[in-house]
Amino acid sequence: MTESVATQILARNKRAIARLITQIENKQPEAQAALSQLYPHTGQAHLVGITGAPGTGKSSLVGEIAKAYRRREKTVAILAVDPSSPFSGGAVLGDRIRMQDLTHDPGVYIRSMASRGGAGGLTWAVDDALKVLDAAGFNLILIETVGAGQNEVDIVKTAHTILVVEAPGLGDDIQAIKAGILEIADIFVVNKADSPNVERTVSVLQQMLGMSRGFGGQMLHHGKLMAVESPSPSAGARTSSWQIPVLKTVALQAEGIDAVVDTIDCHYQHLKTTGELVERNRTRLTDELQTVLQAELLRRLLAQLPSDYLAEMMTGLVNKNLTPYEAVQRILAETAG
Ligand SMILES: Nc1nc2c(ncn2[C@@H]2O[C@H](COP(=O)(O)OP(=O)(O)OP(=O)(O)O)[C@@H](O)[C@H]2O)c(=O)[nH]1
Ligand SMILES: [Mg+2]
Repeated sequence: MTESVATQILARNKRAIARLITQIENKQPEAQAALSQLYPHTGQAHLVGITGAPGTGKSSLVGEIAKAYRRREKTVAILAVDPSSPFSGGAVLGDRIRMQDLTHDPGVYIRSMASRGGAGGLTWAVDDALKVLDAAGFNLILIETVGAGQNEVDIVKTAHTILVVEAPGLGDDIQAIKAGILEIADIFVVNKADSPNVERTVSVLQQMLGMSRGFGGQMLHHGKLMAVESPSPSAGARTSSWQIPVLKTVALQAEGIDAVVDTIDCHYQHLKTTGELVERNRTRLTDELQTVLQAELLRRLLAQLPSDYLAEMMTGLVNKNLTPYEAVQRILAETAG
């Protein structure tokens, strides 16, 4: 008797995981059956998003963070969402990070997913891939995306803890504001702290955080985690807020990584004690439900239309014979009942 896909994934079989994620990317219907079985086993993983401008050292940092968690006996999955690459299956990430020592570790799984652009298609596939990795029992899932566009910001938003990676000398004043990245950061990491101007980058970030918080932005510095509040759930936890730390690392030398890992853990603890974790999960599920519902309604509606109908509507729009609103009314009338 062959084991079911779900059983193999619950046993953290990497080949079964890889196969199912590929089926998800290709929208193969059998993937949904496996996901239904896996769903009750999800909800245990800490989802950590890592984003930032191209070349800031995200992949290098992800590799070092993964190694640090392995030393702490946690299992780690890495999902690299590449907005430009047509490849998938780990090729992209493998090129960038020298992680040979990690790929053979049964407690680490590494996967790239290519961003295909297009209406919400990617977020959907990433959400499902995360469920597979979560059900497989990885303690942490690190999601790397380039903070380039709205799609990538959406992906990283699904994480519990969001790291925004900066590097000195990349146009310090504007990088963080790009694509709404400042608003989504839980932790800032200034990587390449071996380069000149690192202090300037740190202080620019701190100033921006200070301005956005409006309270002088009391910041945490490298390694000083004691200052992070972790209120007891009973003591008016709702009023507490997370102070966004700015940490420095040299990913190439594995410097500053333990402080990053401590801060990630600290943030997760903060989310749990304040009840924010439950809230973030709820928001995620609400978004996901809406995305899936929209896609499914659209699919059903389009399937009901005569084959040339949409093309005719398009001709009408292009020739200014009808407005998009009128076209929608006609489509709905055509498919009604
Ligand atoms: N000097 C220095 N270079 C670093 C450091 N970390 C990474 N690099 C180098 O920066 C370059 C980019 O590193 P990656 O880890 O690929 O950066 P990334 O942000 O993942 O890049 P993309 O995925 O292309 O956006 C590589 O040449 C790294 O070797 C660091 O701490 N100091
Ligand atoms: Mg990278």
